[in-house]
Formats: sequence, C-alpha cells, structure tokens
Amino acid sequence: MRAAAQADLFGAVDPVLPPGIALFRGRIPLAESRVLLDDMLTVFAAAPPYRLRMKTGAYVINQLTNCGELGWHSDSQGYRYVDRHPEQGTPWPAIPPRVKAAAIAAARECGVADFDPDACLVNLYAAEGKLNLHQDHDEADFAWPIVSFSFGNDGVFALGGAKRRDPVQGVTLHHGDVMVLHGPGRMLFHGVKKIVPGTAPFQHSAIPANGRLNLTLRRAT
Ligand SMILES: O=C(O)CCC(=O)C(=O)O
Repeated sequence: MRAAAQADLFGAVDPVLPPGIALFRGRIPLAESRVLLDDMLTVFAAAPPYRLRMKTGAYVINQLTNCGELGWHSDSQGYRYVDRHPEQGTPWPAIPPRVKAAAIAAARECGVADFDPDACLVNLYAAEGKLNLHQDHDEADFAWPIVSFSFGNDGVFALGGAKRRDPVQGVTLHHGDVMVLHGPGRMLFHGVKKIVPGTAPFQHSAIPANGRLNLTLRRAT
C-alpha cells in the first residue's frame, strides 16, 4: 500500500507531509476493518471506555480505554502509563493480534524493523470530539514510532511542527487510514481539530454514534 498518496479515494489532494510522517490511505480494507472493530468490542468488555481527568481536575472530552501491557492514563497525579484499568482494577486486555500485526507491518514499511508495541490507546470521539495539540512524550524511548489507525467518521488531524507555535496543517483521516509518526516526525505536535459527521462507510457499535475511533499503538517502555 502506498504511503503519502497524492490523491485519496475521494479525489482530494493530500497535503505534503513532512519527513517522518507516513500516511497509508485505505490501508485497512472495509471487510478487515469490521473484524478489527469486532475485536475492539472484546477489548471494551474487559476494559470499558471511561473519561479521564487531567491534573487540573478537568475531564477530557473523549472517552478512552487501552489494551496492551500498559495503558495511558491521567488523574490528579498527571499523565502516565499504568498496568491496569483504573476503575476496574484489572490488567488491560491484550492488544488484538490483528491490530498489533498491522501496526508492526506499517512500522516496518517506514524502516522500523523490530517495533513491538506494548501499549494501544483507544480514543473514542463523539461527533463533537476533538483533541488538543500535544506531543506524545510519556514513553521511555522516542526512537520507537507511533502507529495510528482511524475508523468511523473522518477526523481532521492537526499536524504541527516541533514547537507548539509552529504552523499547523489539517490532514483529513478517513476510515481505514493508518498514519505513522517516526524518526523526525515522532515528536511533532499533533491533535484532532474536529470530526466530520456522516462520512463513515458504515456504523459499528465499537464506534460512538456519529463519531470516530482511533487506535494509537506505541512502545511505552
Ligand atoms: O485520534 C487521532 O488521530 C490522534 C490521537 C492522538 O494524537 C493521541 O492519542 O495522542
């Protein structure tokens, strides 16, 4: 599958992406995406989505959960990785093998041969969901990439630079797209500006109504 395609399935021309950002358009075919989303229902049964709080006490707008040995969490102690669901008290379920294999394959195509993700954050965006501009810096070694899957409605991904104030470009991510942040792209500021209702190819109970589901796989340790 091609990376950084010139035009997506809808005929829209992709923005030029900076080095270290690979975008695999339509990487997960529709039939396979249904199976991966079914896998997520099994994850949710063991680790129900919840709303976390930032250090300030404010709730994060999106629901989330995790699978893998470690899961990203935040509360009054701040952002960090924890080995169990904070409300259930049980270890996070394993990353579904199909999801892990797809992430490893995408990383390999970006030149990272031995990526072994131990954390998969599941972001659940309602129709009004968004994610503020941030860097992923709670991991031990930034040499490992981040592999991100999009399902459901389109999300307008905000891709910035190495500094928070650098210019930000919007990259529309569709159902089945996979983005890899690696090398010089690993620490770029990014977020999600908005969800575009009515753009999902099908409804699935793992995805919030009129929303979007994102899987972000990382090596936390
Ligand atoms: O939903 C997305 O596409 C991005 C998620 C993200 O940036 C994160 O979880 O750190």
